[in-house]
Amino acid sequence: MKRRRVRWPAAAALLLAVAAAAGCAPSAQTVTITILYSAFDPSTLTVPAGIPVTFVLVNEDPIDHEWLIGDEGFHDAHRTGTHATHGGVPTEVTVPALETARTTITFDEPGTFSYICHLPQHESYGMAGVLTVEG
Ligand SMILES: [Cu+2]
Repeated sequence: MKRRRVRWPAAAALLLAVAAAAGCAPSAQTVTITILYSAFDPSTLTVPAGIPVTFVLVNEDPIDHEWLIGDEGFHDAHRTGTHATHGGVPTEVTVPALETARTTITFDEPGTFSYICHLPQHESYGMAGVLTVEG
């Protein structure tokens, strides 16, 4: 009996074709936000609800910043004090000077959230943005 061998590139191409034919929806999304001159770029974003969104936070400033995302109540709590560092909470990210940080968040429900740097005077300087989550 003769064995048929399937070469890997052919197998991979077949898998891709099957996946395309099945109309697979994207299972994740990546968004890059650049921080320069104490401003977020972009300062408005729209992402879909229900899928993981990875935020790549690129700090091009020679000073530390932070990226905190939440509703008004969340930000009110953070305005009353600053944290030296954040860790372990996907919605609270410290972005050291000239570094890149990443966080992944899944927004279960549509809504509007703000992302703000709560280091002293950064928000009043304009370091804030708005994220819309669409259903
Ligand atoms: Cu800042």
